Amino acid sequence: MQTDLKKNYLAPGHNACPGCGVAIGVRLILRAAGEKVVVVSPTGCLETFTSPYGASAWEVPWVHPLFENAPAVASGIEAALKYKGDYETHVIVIGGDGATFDIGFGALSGMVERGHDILYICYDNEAYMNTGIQRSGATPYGATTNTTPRGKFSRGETRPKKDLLEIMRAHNLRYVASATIAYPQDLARKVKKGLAIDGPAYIHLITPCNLGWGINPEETVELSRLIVKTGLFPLVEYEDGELTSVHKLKNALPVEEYLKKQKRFAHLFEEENAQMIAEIQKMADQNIKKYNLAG
Ligand SMILES: Cc1ncc(C[n+]2csc(CCOP(=O)(O)OP(=O)(O)O)c2C)c(N)n1
Ligand SMILES: [Mg+2]
Repeated sequence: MQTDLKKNYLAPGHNACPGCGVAIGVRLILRAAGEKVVVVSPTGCLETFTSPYGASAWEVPWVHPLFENAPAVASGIEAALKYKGDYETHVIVIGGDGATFDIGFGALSGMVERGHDILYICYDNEAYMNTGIQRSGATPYGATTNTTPRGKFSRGETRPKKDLLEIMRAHNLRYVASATIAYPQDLARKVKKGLAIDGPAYIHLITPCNLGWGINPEETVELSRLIVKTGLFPLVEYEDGELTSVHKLKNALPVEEYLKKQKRFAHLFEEENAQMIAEIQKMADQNIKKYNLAG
């Protein structure tokens, strides 16, 4: 599978916000995957901004099912392709964190457990963005959303983010990886690998949201790099259960470098919330230790 850098399977003119991490990510995914694909996306920003009534930005076959059932619909498409003798066309699900971590999780678990040959990519902007920034199971500790506000009695999200990578690993699938748009070649390589293996594969992609995170459009890629460089989101790859690649950090940056650029974390820099930053640093340090990122 050769990447044709001139190809663009996500046509310009869609309705994504300027600097949208999802739009950048999906363009990179589609370019790496090539034309022989069927893409399935559940309800969310991606579906909404690429398919305003009467138009479509998709230059490859694309299906929008319900919020909760994209993996089930993709399973049917994969089975139908096989029935027709088509073993060449790949099925890819690209779903948001709300669809993946929460509302479509049962369908995803079933899809993987049944062994469908599908690449599932979660684009994670860490909240339900399309409906106005409500928290999801992917919202990180301390982050403000409209349902975890900051104020007198609330200091943002109180629970740590669900560790979906580990949950997917526990399904014993042959390929599990994490990626961000700040490392596009790494992302393209992982997409190709996920497609090449026989059976289900899962890629977790961080995609900053300017509105929800409170960042400027030109900061999307920088934030996607900082989350890696602080150790908060390690870039890793598991093949057949073995950890086969880790993006090492020579000198991990303190988490403040990442947090201070985002309005959703602004309250953490008030004196009485200093302990919350220490908690977040602990999470990054645990990742650095777990994956030996500094070694
Ligand atoms: C069953 C159901 N519940 C709720 C909704 C409303 N809804 C539409 S999109 C969305 C948020 C999607 O969040 P996520 O999957 O994280 O994608 P994002 O919008 O962040 O890209 C919600 C709650 C719906 N369409 N269907
Ligand atoms: Mg989301």
